[in-house]
Amino acid sequence: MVPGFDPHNGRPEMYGNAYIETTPKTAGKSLTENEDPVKLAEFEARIAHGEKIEPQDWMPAEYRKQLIRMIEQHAHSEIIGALPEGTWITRAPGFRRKLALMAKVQDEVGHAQLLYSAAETLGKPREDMINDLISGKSKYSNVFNYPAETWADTAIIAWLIDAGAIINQVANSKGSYGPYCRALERICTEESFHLKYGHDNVVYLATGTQVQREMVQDALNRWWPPIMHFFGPSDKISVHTETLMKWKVKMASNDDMRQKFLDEYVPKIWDLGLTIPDPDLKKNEETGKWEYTEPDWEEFKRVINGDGPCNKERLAVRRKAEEKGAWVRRALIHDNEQYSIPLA
Ligand code: BYC
Repeated sequence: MVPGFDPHNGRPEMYGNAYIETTPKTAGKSLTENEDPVKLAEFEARIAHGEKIEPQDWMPAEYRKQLIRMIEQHAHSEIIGALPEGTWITRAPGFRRKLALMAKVQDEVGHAQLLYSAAETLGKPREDMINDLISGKSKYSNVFNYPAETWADTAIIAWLIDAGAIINQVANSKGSYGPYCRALERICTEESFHLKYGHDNVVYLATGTQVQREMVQDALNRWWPPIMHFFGPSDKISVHTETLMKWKVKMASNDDMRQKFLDEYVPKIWDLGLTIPDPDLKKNEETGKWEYTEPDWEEFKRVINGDGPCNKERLAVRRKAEEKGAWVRRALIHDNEQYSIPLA
């Protein structure tokens, strides 16, 4: 085994104490070493001027690869993210909550469709993406590998995870790749309804009976650590941030997104009389930054690599859906027909 490399996939061991890589390099080579320098300079100038890159445009192989990785992971997160809340549709407390939750879950699956289409514009067929998801090769957001134990969990997901997602997506919708940005704009509009629905749900529980207040506090206690992980590893150990920010795929670093979330939502959580399970959480008035207990990056690493409480169950559900839906796809498309690849 090579020290500093994961024995399972041969990649750098990113979150262990030993190996911290901030600039992705392949064996000392620059990621764009093989690119035509003139085309690369033109491409980077377009991005610097705030132009959008479209599917037919020239782009460095690494830009394409990074976008496919990120958009595909995002699409998987939406489709797997529908599951923890989806299991509560049949148990929602009342008809209005049930209708709203059904609409939300349906939206999340729709977001996955938009994102798979955006990733397809870069050349990876949707079937390959789905296969990589159900075989466990692709990642998806850490948060969806935890169980939604009570109704209050769905309220916390809809409020705070959607809030985190909006912070990330509003920023990145101003990024450089046209199809991803356009998909994010549409997604954010829908997510803002989810956020209102989630907030209304949390307010209802937090101002309800003692049982309801305890239930929502318990849900917040369990979801807080995964929510802190949601924004990605700290900037010190993030692998892709530097490259992605240079090419305006990511418009803010993981730590900056986390700070923005804390700034906007900690006061709202406290206003409801709820507590946050981190005794060290406080705003440093001099720096303007939130201080908090460093999230457990070893747990994060385990969860995103397949060993969280629900990873196996989540993938089993998707695998089953894929198998059960195969006849529909067969009925819709002839064997010798190609999927049409969306261009935008
Ligand atoms: N979970 O170098 P880093 C929703 C991985 S769904 C899992 O910082 P990057 C919703 C990362 O992939 C919205 N893995 O990465 C749906 C990389 O691994 P690989 C979800 C994570 O890309 C239903 C490694 O760690 N949002 O809202 O620069 C119901 C190194 O990290 C995570 C998105 O998907 C994570 N949290 O930055 C309700 C947003 N974080 O690929 C709600 C799109 C990191 O090298 N994605 N990793 O093996 C992004 O913005 C960025 O990919 C991230 C990470 C900020 C997440």
